[in-house]
Amino acid sequence: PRSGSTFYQKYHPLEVIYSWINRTTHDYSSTVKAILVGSSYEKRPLYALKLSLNNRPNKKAMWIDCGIHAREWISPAFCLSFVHHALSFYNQNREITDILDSMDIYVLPVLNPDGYKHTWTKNRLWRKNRSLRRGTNCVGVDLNRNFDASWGQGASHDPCSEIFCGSFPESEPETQAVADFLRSHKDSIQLYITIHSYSQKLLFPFSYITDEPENLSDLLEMAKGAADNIRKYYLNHYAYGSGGKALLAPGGSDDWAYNLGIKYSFTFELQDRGRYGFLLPESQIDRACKEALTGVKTIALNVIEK
Ligand code: ING
Ligand code: ZN
Repeated sequence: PRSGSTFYQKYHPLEVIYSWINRTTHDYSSTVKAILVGSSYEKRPLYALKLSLNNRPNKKAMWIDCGIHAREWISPAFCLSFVHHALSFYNQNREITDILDSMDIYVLPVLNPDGYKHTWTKNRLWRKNRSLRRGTNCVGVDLNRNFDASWGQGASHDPCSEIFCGSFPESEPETQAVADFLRSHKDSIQLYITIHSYSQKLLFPFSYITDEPENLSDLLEMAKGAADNIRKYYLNHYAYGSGGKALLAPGGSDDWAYNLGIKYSFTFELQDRGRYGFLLPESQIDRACKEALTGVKTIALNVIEK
């Protein structure tokens, strides 16, 4: 077979991702369930996959979402390859085996399906969702400004802005679906990870203020461990720290999840550092996903040991 051309080394249109979700739940029906967590503004279903390898009581869990920003195509690609790795290498790779033995994993591959669809059909660099409102022709809300974490404080209230925060916290159905799911599962979910691109950063709270989170030393240690492993195994550089140290941004999902009580909460910004930016070539997908996988596993194993 030709190398560099497998399913997980390509970007896929939304319909193909939906059929991949369907196929995965059928092929691994004892391990994977698709949970309908809500629907998008344009009424597309939001499916989270639940990977669960055994039914221990009081089992902990982690959550990973991808594709909150439409143009960050490496992000859904990561969620697909992460699920593939977990299902293919359980009982072969020690790290993913240890993780799945002590945690269920929820994976939402495309948080913003309407926006993702738009980037394939109309505008490759679209970021927001596709909601409409009265009084303007401008479309969409930045879903990573729409969570109820210091919402609107210093954010853009201009519907034409790329970082428009919406008309109130959780005004968008995609935000509300994720927030409702996390609220109703917060007793089991210990780790929240959201996947973005680009800039190769591992961010943690807070992004809306410069204050340090109470468990800063744990978060720093975990992010450093992840960055060190990425450097060691993939010779690539990831910076890490509180988001707000670089640029204050309210309404982000990681800060909201942290304030909900999910104290291990991270935003990953995958490859690259700007050469291709959002237009990361398919030839880079494999490495970008592998190094991010190393980062996710490092952090998850750290959380299990806490
Ligand atoms: N970066 C994030 C953004 O939404 C971020 C950075 C992280 C903001 C956490 C707020 C909270 O702007 C990208 N690339 O989208
Ligand atoms: Zn983003």
